Amino acid sequence: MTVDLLLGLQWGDEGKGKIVDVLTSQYDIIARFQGGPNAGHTLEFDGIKHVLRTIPSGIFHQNNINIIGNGVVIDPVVFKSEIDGLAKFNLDLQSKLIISRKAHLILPTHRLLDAASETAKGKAKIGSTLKGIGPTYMDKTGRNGLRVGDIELADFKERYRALADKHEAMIAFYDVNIQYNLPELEKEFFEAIEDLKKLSFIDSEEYLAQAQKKGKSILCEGAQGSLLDVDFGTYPFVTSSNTTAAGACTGLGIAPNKIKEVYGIFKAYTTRVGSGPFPTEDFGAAGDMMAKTGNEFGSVTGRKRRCGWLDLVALKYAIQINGVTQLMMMKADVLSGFDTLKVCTAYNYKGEVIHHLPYNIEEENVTPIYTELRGWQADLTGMTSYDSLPLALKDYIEFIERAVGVPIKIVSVGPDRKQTIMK
Ligand code: 2SA
Ligand code: MG
Repeated sequence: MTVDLLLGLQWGDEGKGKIVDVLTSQYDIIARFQGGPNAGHTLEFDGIKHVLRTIPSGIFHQNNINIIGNGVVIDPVVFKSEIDGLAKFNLDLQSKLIISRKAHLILPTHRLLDAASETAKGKAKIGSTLKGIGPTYMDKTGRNGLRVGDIELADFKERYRALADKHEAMIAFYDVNIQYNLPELEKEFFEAIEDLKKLSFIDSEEYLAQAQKKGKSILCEGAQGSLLDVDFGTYPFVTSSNTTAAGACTGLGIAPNKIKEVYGIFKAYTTRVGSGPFPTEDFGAAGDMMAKTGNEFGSVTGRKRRCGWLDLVALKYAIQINGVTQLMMMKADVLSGFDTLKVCTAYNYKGEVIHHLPYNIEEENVTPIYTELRGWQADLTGMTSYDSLPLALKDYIEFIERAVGVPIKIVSVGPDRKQTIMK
């Protein structure tokens, strides 16, 4: 019996989908524990590229059960399109995919509220993916939400109406110009609910407890990244869930002492999509090169991602919060071609050198202090063993390991499953 956990350590888009996909054959169950359709986990194999939103990344493997846990928020409409998109793969979703009754539902009005809230914020907007994530979690903690299990209740439609009416009043309160046709959105919503009903709903905490008793192995799959955590991220420019290790306990009902390995995924550089502080952001040629070579565009919103150097202060912080035991470095291939690489090892904060993330890391307060390392020129995308990697890359890896005190076990050199080097 094993419960391991896989998380992103930066601002999302670290390549979690690919690594879960690489690791899935070692696990019986893959379980998502937070977030919702704001996630976009990209998997590439056999020349196929597929983006998953709410469905766990083990769905393409033969023998896995995939669980959507209570901590996840589900938009039935997005979910239906995700299911429809999987039709061509002939997967037996009825037996491979199960959903917690306690997962909260994203209503069409949650999406509208997200848009109204962002519009009202103007320049101070969070840069939300506008999938209704914030308003849905607000209803959850405000104890007003609708859950998957409520779909099975006789008065589901009345409950829906009461909440949607309240949301409409709130949208009016924002006093912004949001155009929408609610009856149309509701028609789509209730049709999608019928599709959702075809899948199995479970009490996932009980299911997972029984699975552990039977000796099944479980991989908990995080979404977004640690710096987007509602408690520990760069608040308020964060998402509305706990993206850190504790989120797996609350989002699945798994006890903390059951978790063994904590896999931390990070990119060899840093990206961020949406607003908020990003001390090592590079506005020059280096950032452009990372964006271009790394194809840094959001898989959900298509937005261009901001790019910059690796930030070891932030990485160390994320490793500490999550108790990371093994690191996986993604997109090393994107850094080929630089003469020198910069790595942030400390911050200048109000005239002082600090090695931790301060309460307020707005750009004007924090200047990164860089160490420069030698770059490499070789194309890594065809390399298959650690030994064959350029010396300068090995130095880069060892520099990071020494700084953070956790080993890097996997180096990814391309999007395909096969482009994964085990160390
Ligand atoms: P939201 O939609 O309310 O959760 O947005 C709040 C902030 O969180 C950011 N955010 C993300 N940033 C990067 N990746 C995200 N999800 C996908 C992933 C990426 C994609 O997990 O790979 O496809 O773009 C994600 N989700 C939310 C968002 O930009 C706001 O700054
Ligand atoms: Mg992504």
